[in-house]
Amino acid sequence: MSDERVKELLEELKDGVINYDEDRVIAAAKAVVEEGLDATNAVFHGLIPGMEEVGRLYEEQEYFVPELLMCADALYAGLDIMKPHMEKKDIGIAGVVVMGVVQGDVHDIGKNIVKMMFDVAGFQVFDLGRDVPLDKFVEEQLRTDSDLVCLSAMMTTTMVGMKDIIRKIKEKNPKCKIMIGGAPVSEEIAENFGADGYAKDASNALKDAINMLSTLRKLQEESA
Ligand code: B12
Repeated sequence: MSDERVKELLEELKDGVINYDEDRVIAAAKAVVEEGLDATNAVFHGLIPGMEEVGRLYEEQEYFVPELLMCADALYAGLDIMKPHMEKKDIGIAGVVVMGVVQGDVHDIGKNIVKMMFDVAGFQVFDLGRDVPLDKFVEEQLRTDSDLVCLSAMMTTTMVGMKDIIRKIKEKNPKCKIMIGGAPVSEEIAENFGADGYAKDASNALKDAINMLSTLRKLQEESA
């Protein structure tokens, strides 16, 4: 595919999300699949930059909640088409992860992008969805015996719930690693809440998860 065509499709995806034009996103996503453009590239350089621009428009009060919802629908329409075509990578680590957006918070786009990265890397992800009661994370970690729990929050009000979840999980299972993320979260907050890690975006989340799981596997081998 020519560089020009790649650029054109990425722009279509981005503009389609910004203009909440679901049909346009669907047409571009189908073209990505049919013409063989790398679907991961299309998601990360087309759909996500579109949603980032939507965030900016909301902050500038050009967009309001109804527009946000329509933009999110357009983004999800594109993801549904391209996700099955994202190439699986073999990273040689079979990680089990529990993931969700904390209670009171329905912002799930970021969490779903992180989940997608983990799926592609071959992790087994137990996705609890959004607005997840705090104790549900603790129960699911114990039920699945997951290596890692990923918590997402997009509001300063809901972010505080993470501290409670981290404390409860660590009490029951100190070996379980916990990573947190979302717009209001920072390295400092993660440290303060007692999390093992923080990542600012989905690719860093995967990198950090791989590092954490490699360390965990080494410790498990040593103690076996
Ligand atoms: C889209 C959106 C919505 C949509 C959400 C649709 C959906 N299905 O998700 C809707 C319209 C529902 C919505 C509602 C509301 N929203 Co809103 N929303 C946004 C917006 C514009 C974009 C968020 C987004 O999707 N970004 C794109 C994704 C790709 O990025 P991301 O979420 O940041 O995720 C990345 C990283 O953060 C990271 N990450 C995310 N999770 C995790 C987890 C882990 C473990 C790791 C490692 C990394 C990680 O990786 C992701 C991918 O790279 C933001 C503004 C912004 N700039 O963020 C406001 C924003 C989050 N919303 C806000 C508010 C206030 C609200 C409402 C209260 C508005 C209202 N008056 O009703 C409601 C709250 C509803 C609720 N109870 O949750 C505020 C929060 C303010 C605050 N600091 O508390 C923001 C910041 C806007 C603002 N500046 O005021 N919203």
